[in-house]
Formats: sequence, C-alpha cells, structure tokens
Amino acid sequence: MAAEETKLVGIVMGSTSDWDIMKEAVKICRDFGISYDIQALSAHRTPDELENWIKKMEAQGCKAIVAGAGGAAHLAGVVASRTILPVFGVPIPSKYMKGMDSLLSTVMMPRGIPVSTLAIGEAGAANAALAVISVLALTDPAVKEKLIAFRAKQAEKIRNAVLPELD
Ligand code: RP5
Repeated sequence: MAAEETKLVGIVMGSTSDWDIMKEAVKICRDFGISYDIQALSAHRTPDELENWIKKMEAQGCKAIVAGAGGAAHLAGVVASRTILPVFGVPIPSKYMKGMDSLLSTVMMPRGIPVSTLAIGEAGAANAALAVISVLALTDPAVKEKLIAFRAKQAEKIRNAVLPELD
C-alpha cells in the first residue's frame, strides 16, 4: 500500500456555508507553503466521518487542526476530544447572534480538553492558521523564516501608511 501523503494541517468546518470565512485559513497555509487537508464535516450531522477524518489526519502526520463552526459550535470541542493534537477553534458569524453563540460554545470548553479559540470571523480563521504556523516554526527553520518575514512585511505596511489630510 502506498504511504499516506503528509498533511501538516487539518482544516475542518461544520458546513460548506462556513467556507467564506474558513478560506482565510486556507489562504494562509497556501501562502506559507504548508500542506493541508480541508473538509466540511459536522460534529452532529456526520460524526462518524469526522472521527475517521481525524484518524486519517493523525496518520498523515498532521501537527494541528483548525476547526470552524457556527451556532451551537461544538465542532472544535468534539475534534479536541478525539485527538491530542492542538486544536484551534474559529467561531463562525451566525445569523441571529452575530457569532457570539459560536464564540462562547467554542471558547468555553470545560477543563481538561482545550480548544485554543480565535476571534469571530475572517480574522479568526487567518489567525488560527498563523497560530498553527507558530507551532510549526518551533521545529521548522524554513517556516520560522517565513513567519518572521510575514511579520516584518505587515509592520512595514503600517510604517509606510499615509493618513488622509483633513478637508
Ligand atoms: C454549523 O451550523 C455550521 O458550522 C454552520 O456554521 C452552521 C449552519 O450550517 P448550515 O445550516 O448552513 O449547513 O454546524
């Protein structure tokens, strides 16, 4: 049997409707040249498939999982319950509560099974991937270099910014 291809990051979202937010995590992984696998899998609609995917990610050398969900967002917590890999949660904005429901249900994990939770929305998705990259940078000098360059570039952008004149 052929060896499984390495995928350093697993990115999972509870629904295809989460894609517009979660694609920001994908973009960061792509820009840093980090291998990833991305799936829409639900903790309540497809629990068996979710569990199988987590096992597959572990077999593929995955170092961390990014999980985004909205509403009663138990996805990241369920993922964390099934693996000892670090899990980064992204609260997806919701229609009626603007993502406060997602935030609280992702961040308020009971003691013992942590989910490192980022901001609601696009910034949270991008930062989840950047947090994973910080973990990878601990042991991969090439990733570390890229992360330092990324930080320097965004700092430079602010230094060079010109504010508008008053009318
Ligand atoms: C959650 O329910 C998903 O993560 C999504 O944010 C939300 C709504 O899902 P859909 O009804 O759009 O599939 O499970």
